[in-house]
Amino acid sequence: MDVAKIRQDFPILFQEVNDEPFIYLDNAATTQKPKQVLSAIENYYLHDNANVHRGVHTLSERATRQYEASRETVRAFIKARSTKEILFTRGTTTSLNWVARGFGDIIVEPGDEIYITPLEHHSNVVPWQQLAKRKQAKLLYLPLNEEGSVDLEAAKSVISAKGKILAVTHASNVMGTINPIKELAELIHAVGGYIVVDGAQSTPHMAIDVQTLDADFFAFSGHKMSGPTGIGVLYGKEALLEIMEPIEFGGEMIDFVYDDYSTWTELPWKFEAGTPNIAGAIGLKAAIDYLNAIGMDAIAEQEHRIISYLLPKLQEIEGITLFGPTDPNKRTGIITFNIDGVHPHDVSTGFDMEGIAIRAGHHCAQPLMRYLDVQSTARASFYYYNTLEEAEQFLVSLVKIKEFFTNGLI
Ligand code: C6P
Repeated sequence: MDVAKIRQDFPILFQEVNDEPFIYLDNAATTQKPKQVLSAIENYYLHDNANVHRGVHTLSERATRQYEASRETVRAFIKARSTKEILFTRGTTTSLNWVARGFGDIIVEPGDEIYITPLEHHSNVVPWQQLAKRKQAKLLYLPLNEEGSVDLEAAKSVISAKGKILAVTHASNVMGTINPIKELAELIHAVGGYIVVDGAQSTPHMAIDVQTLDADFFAFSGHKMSGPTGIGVLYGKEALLEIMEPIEFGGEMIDFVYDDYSTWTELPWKFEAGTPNIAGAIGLKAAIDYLNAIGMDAIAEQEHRIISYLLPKLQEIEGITLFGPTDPNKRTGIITFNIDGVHPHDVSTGFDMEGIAIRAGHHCAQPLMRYLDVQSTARASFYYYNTLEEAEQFLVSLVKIKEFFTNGLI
């Protein structure tokens, strides 16, 4: 993979921040968009803008064709059986809320158990807390192993015949750890429950096959995979989406509207009320086409190369606490760390002064911060357009920032 050539598609990377060459290492928060994605959106607005599924005029047909072509591209990308299983949403958060409301409300009863893990992003915690509250169900946490992924043996002793839903992240947005989804699916299926997978941090970085994973539901966001903000996906097995209730009501999703009740149209449109994010879906298609042209395996390899280079070097620096597994094969391109005695926000400001964007805070994962016994952490997250030279500069700046805050030198 020719990273230098790929970077030419990202003009945003070629600028100075605080008089230093800009290095973007906040890819877990959102990724940069290549020119191809921006032109797909611009072309749509310049030449084809019209509403979908409504008009029979030429532009409406063009817009509808492109919107539905995106659905097919998403289907193929995650290897779903049918486009009926692909729902466009605003992002992972909306997708998970839809499942908790539209499916959870139907299948969970008082006394039932819902399982999550300490790794979850708030988007995969709060909807289940709310569901448990509505239904007087129990919310239980599956324990983690030493490496920070779900401990399968311990999970077996928690999951019971009352288990209805297991909601788990595929890859942690804090530690980059990857969870054994297929094995967890087997465990919850064995007791007649369902697995909901938060794929926000895995889909951008590795090849996904929802059928092999045997995920019942799988959620992800376009903006974390070189696509635009405001568009995401909820995959659900067709039979489950048939019984799931829509959460939003209005135009597009109805079949007939009588005076006092209505009926819903067929999948997938019964969930997509109102004018959808047409440009977003078109941008997402362009992003997936772009990722496919590079190849998901090549993308995973490039991140692996960077992490494999950094992890041993980081362990050699005194006064740095690293979170997550030290084996690069067990994580994505996320490095979460603290400089002992220095607040992560100061660390992040120090990096910004060096022209490097990283993230600091609780990363919308407060239960995990408590589990790790920290208030917050610093996080550098890499993507395919990052280079080994940038990784090296990250190390140089890290040592400089550590020296400054601990010895007052810079
Ligand atoms: N994590 C981060 O910096 P939305 O905002 O809906 O696109 O994605 C929410 C979400 C859900 N699950 C996981 C595992 C995530 O990482 C995120 C978003 C960003 O880590 C923003 S807090």
